[in-house]
Amino acid sequence: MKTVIVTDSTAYIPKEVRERYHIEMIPLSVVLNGETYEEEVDLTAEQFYEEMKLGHKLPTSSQPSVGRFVQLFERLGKEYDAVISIHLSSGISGTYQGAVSAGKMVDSIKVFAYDSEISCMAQGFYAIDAAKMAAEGKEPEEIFARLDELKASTRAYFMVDDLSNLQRGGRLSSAQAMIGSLLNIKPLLHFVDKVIVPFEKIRTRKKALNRIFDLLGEDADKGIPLKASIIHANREEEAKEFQKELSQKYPNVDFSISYFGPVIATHLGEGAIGMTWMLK
Ligand code: MYR
Repeated sequence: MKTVIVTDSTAYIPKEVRERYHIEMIPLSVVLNGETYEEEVDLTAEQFYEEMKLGHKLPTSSQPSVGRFVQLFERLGKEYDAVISIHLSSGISGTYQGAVSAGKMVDSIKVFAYDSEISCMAQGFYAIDAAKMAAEGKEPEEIFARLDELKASTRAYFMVDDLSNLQRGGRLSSAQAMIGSLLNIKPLLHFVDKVIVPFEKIRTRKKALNRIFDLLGEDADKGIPLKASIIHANREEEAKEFQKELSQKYPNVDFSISYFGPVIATHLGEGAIGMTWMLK
């Protein structure tokens, strides 16, 4: 079966990497200053962070329409037998559900939607592995098994400079009282059952970052080959320093740097930073 991989823009896989592995991308959008932009198509992360410095009111984000998915799947149906469409967690966006609905409307290609239960480069790693397998002619079932294996090994922790964007956008799942007690600190956040919840209350950015590194260390010290991505919201220099330090410390971990683009940064805000790692 000839299979193609689709993922959405929130994986933030650079264009040249998508092209190298023949990964199709469907964009989510942000509404900024009254204008709608498809991220990674007509708004880059750099442009978004520049715009945000102008003090616009908080942008909003939206998922691709079902029609857009149908169009994409129909185009792919002319060349492929199956599509595996890998999306950000269904607990924070309706994108995955959009792919499922569109799949039921298209006859020319078999559509398998996959809920990454996460986002950003963790989802990106899934899409890249899936695309490599599709290129080797692997069947969708084998690709799904690999995705589940990666998912089971995935860890991701992140922190934001200011929790209020996440709270206002309704993407922080926790009791209101708990959120109140977190607003003045830098809690570490992670995903549990598809939604974002606080992992630990930590007071300072430095301590939160060190805690992420310790958590990575617990897995990296087992010596198994891992891949990891440091993900930042306009903090590239800081991310590069971490990459240098951590690569020396953990030679069994393949580190890369990725970013929070417009849609995710709408909810996390500039200055957010996180890390994901999983089996290589
Ligand atoms: C939509 O409008 O459908 C998109 C909503 C996106 C919510 C994003 C919430 C933050 C996700 C953080 C991911 C961190 C992964 C390491």
